[in-house]
Amino acid sequence: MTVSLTFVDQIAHINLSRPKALNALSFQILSEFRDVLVQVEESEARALVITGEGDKAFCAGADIPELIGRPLMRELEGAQLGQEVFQALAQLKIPSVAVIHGYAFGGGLELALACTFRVATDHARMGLPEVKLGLIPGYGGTQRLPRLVGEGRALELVMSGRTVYAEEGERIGLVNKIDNEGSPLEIGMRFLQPMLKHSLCALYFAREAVQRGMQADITNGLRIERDLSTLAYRSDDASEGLQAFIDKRTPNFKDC
Ligand code: CO8
Repeated sequence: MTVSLTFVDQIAHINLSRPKALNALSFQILSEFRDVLVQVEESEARALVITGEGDKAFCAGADIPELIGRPLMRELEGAQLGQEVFQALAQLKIPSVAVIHGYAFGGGLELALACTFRVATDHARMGLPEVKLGLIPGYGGTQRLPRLVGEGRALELVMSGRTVYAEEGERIGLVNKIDNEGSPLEIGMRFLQPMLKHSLCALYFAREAVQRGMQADITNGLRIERDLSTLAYRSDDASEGLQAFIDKRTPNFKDC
């Protein structure tokens, strides 16, 4: 197996483990990733950390040798598999974070972009270098990057294929934070810690409101927010949270 799934203190941990190829995304890895996502979904996990094995790379992108000499349909299927798997990741109900402690190129950065959050270490080197191969990003990068950093920056990064270092990544909003303390798993867990005590429903509704709203005009965005905030308000967790405030105690959320 090149993709492992473990659980630590209510946090699921997916580790890409193909360090000799810098954790490149073979079709095998993508298929295994799809399978472990189903296990995460069926688990009691409240958050997900994704890391890459080894010192050098989070993930160096699609497996380049595998892309050579494929008949066209097969390549299209390749892009479809990557898109489907990363969309399933993006749609997980729990928050996810990619810890980028080395290279995150091409499909590797697209994997990180599909997470709710990204944390980088000083060693992070990120980019969408597909144009250098005569390709373009095919696992969601052309769609998720502009939503995160804006159209102008995304176009410049996609069309130059240049590398972004941690500091710039944080400045332009590609990564949420730089953290160098401890293992990638510890970094991911520390980032997620403040969210773990909240209602999973509230977290999910909040994320949906932001992300769906980003794809709508302001009028429809406000409607989305109104609908989701009403759902949150009607939840047992909202009753509990409001009552706990009045009682001056810590809320005991049941996740809806
Ligand atoms: N795929 C397969 N193997 C890889 C990949 C990769 N993407 N990247 C690195 N490796 C392998 C190398 O071949 C090498 O193997 P070996 O030791 O057997 O020769 C090993 O990993 C170590 O790599 P390097 O020796 O090159 O290590 P360096 O530290 O010198 O360089 C880099 C590291 C800069 C990350 C360099 O390896 C590199 O540029 N890799 C390619 C990065 C890249 O271009 N990624 C984008 C790939 S394309 C993509 O993701 C498109 C997705 C959409 C496809 C849609 C299809 C329809």
